[in-house]
Amino acid sequence: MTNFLPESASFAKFIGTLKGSSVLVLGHRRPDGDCIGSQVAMTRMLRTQGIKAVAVNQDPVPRTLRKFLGDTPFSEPEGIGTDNYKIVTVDCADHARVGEELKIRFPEVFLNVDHHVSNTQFAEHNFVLPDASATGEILAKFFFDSELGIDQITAEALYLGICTDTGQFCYSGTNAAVFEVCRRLCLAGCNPSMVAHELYEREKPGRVQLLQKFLASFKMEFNDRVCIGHVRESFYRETGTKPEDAENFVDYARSLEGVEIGVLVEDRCGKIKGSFRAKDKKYRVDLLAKKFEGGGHACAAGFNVTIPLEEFYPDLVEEIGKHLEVVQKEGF
Ligand SMILES: [Mn+2]
Repeated sequence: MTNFLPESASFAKFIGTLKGSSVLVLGHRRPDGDCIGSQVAMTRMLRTQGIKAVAVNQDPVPRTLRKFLGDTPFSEPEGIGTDNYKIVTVDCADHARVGEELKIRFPEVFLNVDHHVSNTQFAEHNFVLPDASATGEILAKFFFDSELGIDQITAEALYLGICTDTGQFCYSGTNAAVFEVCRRLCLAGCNPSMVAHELYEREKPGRVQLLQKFLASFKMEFNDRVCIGHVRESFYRETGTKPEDAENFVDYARSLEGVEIGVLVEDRCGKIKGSFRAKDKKYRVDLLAKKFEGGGHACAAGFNVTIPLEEFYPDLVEEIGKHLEVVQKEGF
């Protein structure tokens, strides 16, 4: 028997206690591949155990990810009944990530499965493994350890999570165990080229135009060690796109030679959503994001602030400068 995770046995116990309950599997706002993939896998796994489970998101499932739902029951918050639900969250670093409406409606979380180092352990049971590349990796390892059967939709959903959260197997969390898990997912019916096609070969022209505008906005700071790009609200109108279309744009800012931290700043109705991506863990961009009440991983983090872009930009540059000095002098 494979043993990927020492925690698998205790995790199986939490799942066992859900028997007979109605479960909602919640993901985070602006769901990404790992969020949706983990919701699909968790919901299907619970249902194979005879547990009544439905996946719920405050925001709609993005167009390019809909194919991965298969026949998994997904509901909008309005569609949920009044059962006494047990709540499971996946890929959420804190309770608020599920969205304010869902957080208020479901103040108690039974199980929290996640891989964010900043996870606040907000649930009754917390299954948080920050070394995992994706929540999908944690779930896949647990499923294999527990010898739970995995159907093709589950295998593809888990692979989707790992593929997107490792930046197509490029980020530092990509290791032998990740490939071993993916090998087993392929044996269970996952087709990597189909996943890649759905994710990366179905671009809308508007999104490419949005990307052009984002690339044109690049500003280099700190001797070209930091690249900051922005997306203004007007860009979406001009290109007929939505905020979900700017997903992963920040990777282009990081991709430049010599750049250590890439930054994406999105301006929406006077509110700013920021994303940081570092090439090396030593940059601890989760701590940088924390200065703006955000969080995330050592190499990938984000934040939200309510301030116009012009006013915010100097503060942003100043905080990045201070952060770089600390990294240089002491490290974290
Ligand atoms: Mn994730």
